[in-house]
Amino acid sequence: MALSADRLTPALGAEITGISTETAIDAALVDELHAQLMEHHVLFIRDLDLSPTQLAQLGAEFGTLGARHHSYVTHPESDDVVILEWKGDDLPDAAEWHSDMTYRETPPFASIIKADVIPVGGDTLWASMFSVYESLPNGMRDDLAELEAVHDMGAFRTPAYREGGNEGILDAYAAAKTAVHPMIEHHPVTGRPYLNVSESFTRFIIGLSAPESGRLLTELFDRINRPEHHVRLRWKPNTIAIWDNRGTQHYAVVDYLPNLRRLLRVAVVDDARQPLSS
Ligand SMILES: O=C(O)CCC(=O)C(=O)O
Repeated sequence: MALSADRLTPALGAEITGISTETAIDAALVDELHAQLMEHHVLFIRDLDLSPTQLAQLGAEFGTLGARHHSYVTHPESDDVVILEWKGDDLPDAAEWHSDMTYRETPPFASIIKADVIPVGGDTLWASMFSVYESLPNGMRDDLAELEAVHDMGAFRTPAYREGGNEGILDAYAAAKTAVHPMIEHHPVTGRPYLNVSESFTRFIIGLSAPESGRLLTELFDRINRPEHHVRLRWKPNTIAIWDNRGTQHYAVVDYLPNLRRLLRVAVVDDARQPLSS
């Protein structure tokens, strides 16, 4: 199979060509996609009209599917596919920089989205957290390498509270859980270091006072906002995006309401091609 990758920005992202709806979704295809993903961190494929079942099949070739989300509905054709749909005056929850589900001990390795209904607007941006790390002064990198931070479910508190009050929040916490992660992580396949804090889910740096923790996190979040670290996708129906959740964050722009925007997503928990020793 001959896939081609057109790199989109120095930080990350490539548009992949050489796949069509006739291409078999098998291990050989995903070996190649995985190699491209390790190099570019997020891949975009245009005009690939996968059914929900095929989307789940593509995800399952990357690794174990799962990490079903505590607050999204699944597609009637496949339990592994969640529907991300906003319209009217719903407030989308993805217009914040985040890496998926880092409030779990083991966040998913990758996510795959297929665009279904796309209004004008509703682009998604990805940031390379490798690039953000490399932009930090040396002394700061060394200091952060010693620190860990608490991640929790952030703004998912709002639907939990509206549905069940304080008990609702406690139940949602019990389902979503919280986790402590190093602020600097190393990619398990490439070994490349990246900054592992996000505006959505990183709440507190262990060992610092609340004001110190807040100031340092705010400074780091500001760095993630710099466009030099980004790539931006203009979706069309049947665009597929595949991203490595380790070392990237994403932000879905909310400029399209009240129009409908609908995407289908699978989350891959573990990386079948990652060396078992890592
Ligand atoms: O709506 C999007 O473009 C991205 C959704 C998102 O943030 C996610 O799947 O984690």
